[in-house]
Amino acid sequence: QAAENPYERGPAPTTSSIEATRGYFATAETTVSRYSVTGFGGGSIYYPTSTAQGTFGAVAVSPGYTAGKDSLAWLGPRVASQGFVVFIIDTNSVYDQPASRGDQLLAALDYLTQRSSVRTRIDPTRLGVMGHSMGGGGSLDASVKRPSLQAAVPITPWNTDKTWGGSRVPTFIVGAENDSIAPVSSHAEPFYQSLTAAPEKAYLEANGASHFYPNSPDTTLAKYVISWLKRFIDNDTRYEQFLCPPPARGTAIEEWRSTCPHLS
Ligand code: 9J3
Ligand code: ZN
Repeated sequence: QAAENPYERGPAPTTSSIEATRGYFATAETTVSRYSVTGFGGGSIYYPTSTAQGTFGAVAVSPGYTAGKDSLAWLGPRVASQGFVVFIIDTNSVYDQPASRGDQLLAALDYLTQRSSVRTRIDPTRLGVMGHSMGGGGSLDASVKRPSLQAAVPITPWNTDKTWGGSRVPTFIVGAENDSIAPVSSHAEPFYQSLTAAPEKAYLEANGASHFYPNSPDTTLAKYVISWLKRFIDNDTRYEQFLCPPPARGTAIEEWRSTCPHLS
C-alpha cells in the first residue's frame, strides 16, 4: 500500500473508524501565542505524536465572526487523530472579514510549515484550509489566492462574494438547512455552483441544522471532513468509498451534491 501511495497514513478505514470520536493516532496540542506571530492571531496546533509513518498533511482552520479558536476545538483532536496536523487559529480581530481570514489562514500555514515547533512533522506540499462561517468564506478566498492547496472545507460559509470560479482547489462545502445567518440559498449553494474550475467538489446540507451546529461535535460533519481531507490531501483512495457514490439523504443529510466519481 505505502508503495502505491506514499501519503497514506493509518489503517484501512471503516464506517466506524471515521465516525469515532478519536482516530488511530494519539495526539498532542501546542498553543501558539498571538504575540509570537504576525499575520494571524495565534492558535492551537493539534498533531499526531508518532513520526513512524513519516510526515503528515496539514490544515489551517478559521473560526467565524466574533468567535475564537475554542469554537471549533472539538475538530482539532478529532481530525488530527486520523493523521493530520490541524492548526485552529484565532484571527487578528474577531471582527475580521472573510478576505482577511483567507490571508490569515495562509499566514498560519506558512508559520506552521516554516517556523512552528511541529514543522518537521509536516509535508509542506500537502496543505488545506477549513473554516466556519466567515472562516468558511475565508477558506474560499484562500483557495483562490493559493491554488496549490490540496483541499478546502468551508463550513456554513458566509461571504458577500458569491463567485468562486477562480478556485482550482478540491472543495467540500457544508451548509445547514435552517441557517438564517448564512442561508444556503444565498451562500453555500451559490458558492458550490460557482466552483466551475474546481477539479472536484461536494456539497453536504445538514438536515434541520442551524448556522452554529458546527460549533458542537457532529459525527456526520466529522466523517465527511475526514474523508475529504484524506481523499485530497493524502490522495488516499481508500476513503473514496465514503464519498462516491454519494451518501443517501436521511436523518442527517438533507441534500448532497458532488462530482462523482473523483477522477483526480
Ligand atoms: O458566524 C459568522 O461568521 C457569521 C457571519 C455574519 O454574521 O455576518 C454578518 C455580519
Ligand atoms: Zn439545498
